[in-house]
Amino acid sequence: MTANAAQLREIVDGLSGEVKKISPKYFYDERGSQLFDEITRLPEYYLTGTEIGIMRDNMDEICALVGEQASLIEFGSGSSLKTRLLLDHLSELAAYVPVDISGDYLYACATQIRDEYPHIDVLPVVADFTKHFQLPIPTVMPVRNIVYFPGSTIGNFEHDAALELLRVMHHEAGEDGALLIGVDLQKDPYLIERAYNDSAGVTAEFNLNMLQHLNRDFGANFDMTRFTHSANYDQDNSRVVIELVSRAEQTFEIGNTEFDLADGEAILTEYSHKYTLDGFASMAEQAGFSVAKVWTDTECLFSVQYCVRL
Ligand code: SAH
Ligand code: AVI
Repeated sequence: MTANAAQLREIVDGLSGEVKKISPKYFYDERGSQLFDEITRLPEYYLTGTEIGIMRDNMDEICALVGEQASLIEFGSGSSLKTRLLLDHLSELAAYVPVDISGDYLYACATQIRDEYPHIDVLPVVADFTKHFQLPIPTVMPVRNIVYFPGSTIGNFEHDAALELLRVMHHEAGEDGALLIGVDLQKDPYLIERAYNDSAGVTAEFNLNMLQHLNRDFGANFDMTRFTHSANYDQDNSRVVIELVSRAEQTFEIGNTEFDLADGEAILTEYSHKYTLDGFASMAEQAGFSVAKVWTDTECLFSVQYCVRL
């Protein structure tokens, strides 16, 4: 099966269950990546600003832990915004390996980084990191691998999938390696819901853009005007539930398979889990990591965590 055929199968399977769902990785065509970048600048989206603040406040300590001549392997690099902070402060790096599913966007960002940091070996990898993929070998042999996973993208995976991903990172970190990860924390549900229902409507556009992506790349025939963005915090499961809700009874088609939607029926597009420090530590431990250091902001909205192999 070609990559596209496998993805189409995955999308059709997701829509065929009792709850219709599409993986959040399909948010990220080029437009989706641009919209996510806009989200990170929204006043309501506390995650990015808070994580950057934590990184800035603790940069010396973070750099000391990363050490010299490491290979920095970033999962879901997007615009590499926070990575630039690391690249600015790490004195020597063997390589920077950004991994992302959004190919055109990744290559454009990697080119920019190469221009800004000509001394760094930038080796972009277009891949779905939930499937097997190959990492490139840097020109200079790295002393160790640091897997970098900022933004709390881990929260977009359900427990078992998150655990599996952490295990992949454990493997990629290798014996002397470590994981530097951004983890969003549980807090006032009002603040969380606001972050996913911004007043400018960018998150709504980001959510709806998934349908356009599927129309263009997978031959679907969604009518975007017949869906509404919805994001609610499910306190029992400590996660935001992001959906596209049908505004009418309708039928759509993808991959020659027809699906019916009732008026008000939802397609689940994303979960965004929020953690306690203990909850994340125990999940990390199950994946073979020990949390060696946690940095948070003064309000404990977000955390950056340095995890070593057990
Ligand atoms: N790290 C950035 C971007 C986070 S957005 C930040 O902290 O701001 C999530 C990123 O992960 C996007 O760039 C998206 O394209 C990428 N992504 C999501 N699912 C992916 C998958 N399965 N494989 C590879 N990349 C993925
Ligand atoms: C990438 N990820 C961590 C974002 C989040 O906050 O869960 C994706 C997002 N979805 C809507 N807004 C942002």
